[in-house]
Amino acid sequence: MKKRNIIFCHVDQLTQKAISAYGCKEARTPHMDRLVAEGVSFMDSFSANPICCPARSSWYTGRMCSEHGTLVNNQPIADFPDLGQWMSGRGYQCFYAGKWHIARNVAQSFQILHPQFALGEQHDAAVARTAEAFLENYDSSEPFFLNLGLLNPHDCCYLDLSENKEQLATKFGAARHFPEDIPERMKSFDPTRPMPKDWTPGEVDMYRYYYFRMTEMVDAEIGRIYDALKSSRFAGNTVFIFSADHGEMMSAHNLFKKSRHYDEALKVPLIVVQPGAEGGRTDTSHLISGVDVTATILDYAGVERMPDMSVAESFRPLVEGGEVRWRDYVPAEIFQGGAQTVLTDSRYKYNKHHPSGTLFLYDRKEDPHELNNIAGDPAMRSVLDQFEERLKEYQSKIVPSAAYKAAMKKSG
Ligand SMILES: [Ca+2]
Repeated sequence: MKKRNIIFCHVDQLTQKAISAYGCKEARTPHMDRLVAEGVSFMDSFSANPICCPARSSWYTGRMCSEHGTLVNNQPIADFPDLGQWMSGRGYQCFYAGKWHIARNVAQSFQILHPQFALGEQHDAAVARTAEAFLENYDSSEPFFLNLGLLNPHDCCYLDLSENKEQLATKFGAARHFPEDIPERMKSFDPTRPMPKDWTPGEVDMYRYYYFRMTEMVDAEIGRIYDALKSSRFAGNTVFIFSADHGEMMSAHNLFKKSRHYDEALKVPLIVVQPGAEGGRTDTSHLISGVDVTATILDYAGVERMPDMSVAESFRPLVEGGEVRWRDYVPAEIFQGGAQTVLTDSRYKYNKHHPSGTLFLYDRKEDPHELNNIAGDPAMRSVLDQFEERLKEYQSKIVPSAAYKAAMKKSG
């Protein structure tokens, strides 16, 4: 069989809860909904670390952040191969357009079709049109691995209404003219409690209003890319993988942006459209990590794994409807306010902070909005003991980077 082409299309800061096919009432996302209808959605899909550089470095190296060494944004990455370098030497033409945000020159890893620049509203349309042109014109006999980094809805990060009051009177103030479109408040948002930067509840509403509009903007570009694939000669032999580096708090727990262990920031969309595989399926039973994307891309490419991918597993068999033995907990890491290791199983989410030892435990079934930390409940003792064992197992499995060892030493 001819080797498959692979497209990895990613967006920035998109929470699962902003996709209409998954129940979001505030955003209309017909193009992502089409991916949901034609592909397999993994609903228990977790960012390796819910912030840009670390999560993206995990996608492209297949290693956890403690292993590749980019613990926070813009921290150097250890000298491991990435997917572009690895697959370029193994029969694939590897291309990149758009946002990269890994502390390595992307031109050393991929053939560049379009650079990253500016904001999503200027950039994403250019990336989508680049993808259209590529799919129209690619004529090599070798298979391609095409990476498309869209920016939105990330640019809600620049919507800081408190520091930039004139925004209220100009572009973003437009939200006030559409009161019927102001989103309902989230269950874990308490307007009587203070907000970061003293935002008013009305400013919170506007932030969320614009977050959903930015989601719709990027949805249109996803549609342009996917339409271009479906109408191209590569449609029957190209796997399309869609995800986001991390989510967005959207005012849940009175928080914004990312780097949090809550589902809004930690869980990401992950949809795979594989020609010949049954679409329209939603997988709610397998725990997936961002590093699994790496293993899956290599599996589809028929290319050997990179060294020391200690956690990553290919979810291709799950897309194809097979029965496979799968992990019973999934790790994620956060390096903000100490080193946090977040372990999630089908029932509970656990987070232990280092060096403070502060514990969080949520019952995912009984408390889906993560309102009650039950780590102090004596009835949870055996659950905590099991997670403590898993934490030891995880820490013995990873290959720690110098940066991680230094961070643990410093904080320990
Ligand atoms: Ca990001």
